[in-house]
Amino acid sequence: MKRISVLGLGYIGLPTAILAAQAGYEVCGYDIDQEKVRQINAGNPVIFEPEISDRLWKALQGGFFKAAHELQYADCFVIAVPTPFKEGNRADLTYVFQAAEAIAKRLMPGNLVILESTVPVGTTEQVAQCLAKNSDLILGKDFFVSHAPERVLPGRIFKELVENDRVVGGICQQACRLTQLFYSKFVKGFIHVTDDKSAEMIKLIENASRDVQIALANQVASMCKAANLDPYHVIELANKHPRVKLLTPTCGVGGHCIAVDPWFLIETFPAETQLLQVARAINDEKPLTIIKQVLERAAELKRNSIARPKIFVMGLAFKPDVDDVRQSPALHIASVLQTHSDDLELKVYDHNVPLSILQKYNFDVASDVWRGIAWADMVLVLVKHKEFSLMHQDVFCGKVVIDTCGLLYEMQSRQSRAILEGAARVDTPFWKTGVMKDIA
Ligand code: SAJ
Repeated sequence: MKRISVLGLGYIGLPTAILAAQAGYEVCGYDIDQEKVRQINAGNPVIFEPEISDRLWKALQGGFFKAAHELQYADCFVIAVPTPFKEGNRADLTYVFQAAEAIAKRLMPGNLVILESTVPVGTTEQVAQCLAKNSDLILGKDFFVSHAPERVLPGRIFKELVENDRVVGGICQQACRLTQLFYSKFVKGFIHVTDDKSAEMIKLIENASRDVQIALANQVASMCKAANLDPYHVIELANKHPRVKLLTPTCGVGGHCIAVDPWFLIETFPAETQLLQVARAINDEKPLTIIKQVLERAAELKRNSIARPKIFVMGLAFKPDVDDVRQSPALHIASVLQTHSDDLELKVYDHNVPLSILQKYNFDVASDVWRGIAWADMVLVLVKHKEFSLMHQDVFCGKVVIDTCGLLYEMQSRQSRAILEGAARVDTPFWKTGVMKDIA
């Protein structure tokens, strides 16, 4: 195997293509977006991910990688296109089958096709049939197909692509063997071999299990709110148990994986996914609860003679330390609050998200976080970017703070730890700072 074609130059396809090129393969990345192809060939990776610019540049310079708008012949094709969901929360596999049809036109005896995109159980087999139908080649004899789902965390993609264990599910043994061979050139983690349907199921339950665990964390937050307890404190201490690992309550579940993948299981197994369905409902409701809470607090401020309370939103990305706003609950919350301009004034801030994206939503964007806080009557903390965690809780003095992600708890614990270690000045205890903390 020498020549590799990677279809879809997004968050997974581009880093995979670059790594394969660095491992010595001749890689051609293919994308339907002509402008993206042009940018990538000019050295602009288009996406934000640590190390990517440097690695792309080196791969281009080394002559082992290029992007193209036309699919090239190859020994191995890797499909890494998006699988969003369409109306009725059903998987939209249009891009996957478009990719398969494009490959079929270039398919040659001996070729391997790897599907990396996350798909409902049974899709890899359908892709294989589509390739056979459109190419006149025989599956398992002339060409081989497998599913090898990606399982990397945005923000750590290059590290995880190399270090994580990988699951490879082939339609036949030769597909398993070739796929294992392909990844073994750049994956240091263990490559586990199975069949295609198990691989599809494994990927989906990984993300569904995370969704369920986040739902539990969000329910812990609701119970703690009712009991007037700090959920972040409660969870931190519960996690001191050697076999308990609760996740963190946030303003909701976003991104293109955790909030989407459980639906691929619910669609295929409606009767066997009750728990997944409840988890989805809990996590989807979280942003709505926060919007309600903010509007209630704003109405209170209004009663206390602030005509249009000023609300400052900190963080809009779908999770900490990324620039990505796809399915971002924070962005959704801010957009809905923006429609209540009769009752409140809104300013937002997120240093990770490009200004051009925020401007599309007509947000009033604060020039920096300090000015935003100083301007506000109420601060709504939606995403705990690491730079926010470095701030001192005193900045919120005199403000109503609705904390949806545990920022205040982290500031407070860091400061108390520092005091215990004798490293910091003695701080005002939290309850005397004048910060009116309100947990979502
Ligand atoms: N979230 C919480 N509480 C937490 C952790 C996350 O509310 O304790 C929220 C985040 O804020 C975010 C959402 O969940 O809105 C998803 O974030 P994430 O970090 O859990 O996951 P993703 O979407 O960035 O990546 C996931 C990963 N899957 C798992 O950890 C099981 C990643 O390994 C997968 O490769 C990726 O989905 C994917 O592409 O499927």
